[in-house]
Amino acid sequence: MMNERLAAMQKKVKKHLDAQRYQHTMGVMYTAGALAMRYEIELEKALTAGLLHDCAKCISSKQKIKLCRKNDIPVSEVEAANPGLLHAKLGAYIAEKKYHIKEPEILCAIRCHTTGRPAMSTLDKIIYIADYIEPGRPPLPNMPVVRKLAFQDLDACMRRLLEDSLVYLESKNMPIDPITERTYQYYRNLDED
Ligand code: DGI
Ligand code: FE
Ligand code: FE
Repeated sequence: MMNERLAAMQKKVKKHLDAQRYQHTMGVMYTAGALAMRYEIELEKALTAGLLHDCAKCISSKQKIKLCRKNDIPVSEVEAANPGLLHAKLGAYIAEKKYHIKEPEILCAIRCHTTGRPAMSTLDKIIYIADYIEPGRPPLPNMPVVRKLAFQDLDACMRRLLEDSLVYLESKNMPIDPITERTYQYYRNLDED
């Protein structure tokens, strides 16, 4: 681990996740680190955001809703029906309150890591992408292409991942979050210039 602050956070994260989720978290953290080197953003910010992105993932659905209500975090209709989505927002809240993260860029990357958002920052995109391509992910059909693309062109990689995600969600008959849809429209339109 590169410094004591990160090492302490890592220990705490481990306590709040199951073994599989912790393994995934380590994969995302180091993959985000590699992408930060490639795209020349601050390494520690990428490692921290990767480490904390799923810190709320292992909270039960009921508890997620309860925590949002208690802390004035708005819950949309789609989120109420799919409380799993809330781990991103709630994760940003916990990162701030329990891990004392002050950098708004890190909190933003955690908050938007599941749905994305239009015009994401480089750090936002790195976390979104690292979440999909980390070595522990079960191999998706397009994985080799997407992994290579991640190190070539972040926007093209976003478009590709969003496209694949929407197809996946539709195939499972899962309601699309309006933010996921808007994010996809944004990255699809970027290519048309
Ligand atoms: O937390 P992870 O599993 O590492 O990854 P994630 O934060 O991208 O969450 C993935 C889950 O989120 C997956 O089960 C699909 C779901 N998801 C992502 N976008 C949407 C969505 N679910 C719905 N209903 N609508 C969405 O737009
Ligand atoms: Fe997640
Ligand atoms: Fe994740």
